[in-house]
Amino acid sequence: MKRQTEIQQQLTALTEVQWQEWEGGLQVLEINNDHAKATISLIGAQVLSFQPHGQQPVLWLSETANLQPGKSIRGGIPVCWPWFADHPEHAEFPAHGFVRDRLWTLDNVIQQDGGETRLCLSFPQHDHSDITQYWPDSFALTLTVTVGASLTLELGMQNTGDQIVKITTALHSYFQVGNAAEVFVDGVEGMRYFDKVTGKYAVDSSVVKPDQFIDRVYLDTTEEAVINDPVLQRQIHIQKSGSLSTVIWNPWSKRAQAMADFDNEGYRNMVCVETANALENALVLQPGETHVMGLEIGVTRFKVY
Ligand code: TA6
Repeated sequence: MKRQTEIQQQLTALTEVQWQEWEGGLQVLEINNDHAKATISLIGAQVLSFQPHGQQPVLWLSETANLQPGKSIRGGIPVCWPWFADHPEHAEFPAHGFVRDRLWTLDNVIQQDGGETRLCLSFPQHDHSDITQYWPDSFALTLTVTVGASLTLELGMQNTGDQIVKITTALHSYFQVGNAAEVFVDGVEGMRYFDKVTGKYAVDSSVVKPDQFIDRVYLDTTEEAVINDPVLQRQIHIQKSGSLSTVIWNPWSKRAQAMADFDNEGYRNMVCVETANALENALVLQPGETHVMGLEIGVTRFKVY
């Protein structure tokens, strides 16, 4: 890992990447290259925005998000690790693991020949000694983000301990849509899912319409999901690797209004389509074993015919 001074020197030399401090002291990297603009918070290594030039913003960020260091930020792409949703045995543990509201380290920034900007971040386990209460095992966790015409994320994890570990994880992507009530998501129709609304497993042969409270964990699927948005006249393509689960969530009005960091009307303009390994798709890593979960987000035009 490069010393921070070296990273600072690298950033100074790059016009495409600026280090900004947002309200409340949140440290954010702002990228603006030939292809797109993006922002990434060092808290949680969380991509907060992605906007290819000439396109509408692709990711949704709540207008009432907590942008204070140490809080999870409602929107963008939170990193959920080493468990997804509530901890299966310890309900008192933080939801979605313990890395999304903690400071990560920026290890490298590379401006690529094709104009893409690649950022390499890692979770400094030893800087957060209190996490042994949640996870005594030794691990290595990295996130590589490449900002280009599409956005790619690679979440790399290694069990560097001597015990077998079971991990559930998600890149919990919040997508911006023109009107959730008019959107449909295809790619998971016909796949078995756990419905967190009913608490039951089900299969739905139709495309998914997030026009009400929906919270589904699709299982054993490696398929690309596509958000079809007739209002913004675009498709958002969500391709993945190293992931067997796809989660689709919209809290809709009542639940959105119950969350202070979710603006009351925000549910109308978002849908979560998350790249995950959850429930029966949990990862079991042997000592020394690594796993990479990849995500590529791209946008194409979509006309309603
Ligand atoms: O991914 C869907 C979900 O697990 C929902 O059940 C809901 O809890 C959502 O994540 C948001 O969780 P958060 O802890 O960020 O409020």
